[in-house]
This record gives sequence, C-alpha cells and structure tokens, in this order.
Amino acid sequence: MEKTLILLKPDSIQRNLSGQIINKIEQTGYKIIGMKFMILTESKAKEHYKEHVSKPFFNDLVSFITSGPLIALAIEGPNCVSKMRSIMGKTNPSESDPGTIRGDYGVSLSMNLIHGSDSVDSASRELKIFFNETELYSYEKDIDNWIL
Ligand code: 3AN
Repeated sequence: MEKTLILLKPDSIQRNLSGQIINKIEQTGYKIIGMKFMILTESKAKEHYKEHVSKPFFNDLVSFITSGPLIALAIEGPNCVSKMRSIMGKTNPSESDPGTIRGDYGVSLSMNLIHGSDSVDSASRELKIFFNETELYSYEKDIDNWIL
C-alpha cells in the first residue's frame, strides 16, 4: 500500500495549528500509521532536504526545520502521495487555493506549515529518515473498504 511522509513544520506548532491540520488529514479517510513529536537534528534535516542543497535558501530551510518541535506523520492509502499534496496546496501560500492547508493558514514561502513527499520514491526515502519499520503500525479500519 502507498505511504507518504507528512511533516507539520515548526510554524504549525508555534501557531497552534497542528490539531487543525491533523484533523484535515484525518478527514480525508487516509490512515495515520505513524506519528512522532520531535526536534530534528541538523544532520537529519540536511538529509531530508538534500535535493535543495544547492539552492540559496538551503541554510535557512535547515535552520527553520530544526528551530523547534515538529510532528512527523506517516500516512497510508491508495494514491496518498498526490492526495496529500493536493490538500496541502502549492508551495507558495499566496498561490494556494482556499480550502488547502497552505491556502487557508500559510503566510510565507519559507514558513508554509507542512511538508508532504512529492513522489512515491521520495516518500520511501524520507519515511526512513523519520521512522523505523517498527514505528509504523499496520491496522484495520472499517472504512478501509470505502477508500478506493
Ligand atoms: P514543497 O514543500 O511544496 O514540496 P519544495 O520541495 O520545492 O516545496 O521546497 C521545500 C521547501 O523549501 C518549501 N516547503 C519551502 O518551505 C522552502 N522553499 C521553497 N522555495 C523557496 C524559496 N524560493 N525561498 C525560500 N524557501 C523556499
């Protein structure tokens, strides 16, 4: 089954929005199979954002994501990578549609509340940075059969 990594970035916690964002994710019907409250180490942050290493904003990205606690979520369900990307909204909150997480709550490009893996391959790589296999839980929900 497809899995993806979601991060509620430090601004979600600072702005007391983590509950609302988790609520939106839960309302999709997709399954939370892992959840962790943590402060990311610099080395894990660099590993997570390694595709951006040459970008001018890389250092700011690493210092922001390590600046305080975040919540890492592992989500499972058919097509969950692209579904989560669509409920997040575009990278720049000012271009994100109302109803999306960034469109409703985002205020800046660098502090845009949430990360979601952008492909199945990225999800597989990124999940390993945040979770061990034993920290991801397989369980049944009655609505599993309703999500196609
Ligand atoms: P997304 O998170 O929508 O997949 P990416 O992967 O292009 O976006 O960028 C990763 C993160 O880098 C974004 N969430 C955002 O916080 C930050 N970012 C992207 N572009 C810029 C930029 N031009 N200036 C500052 N920060 C940026």
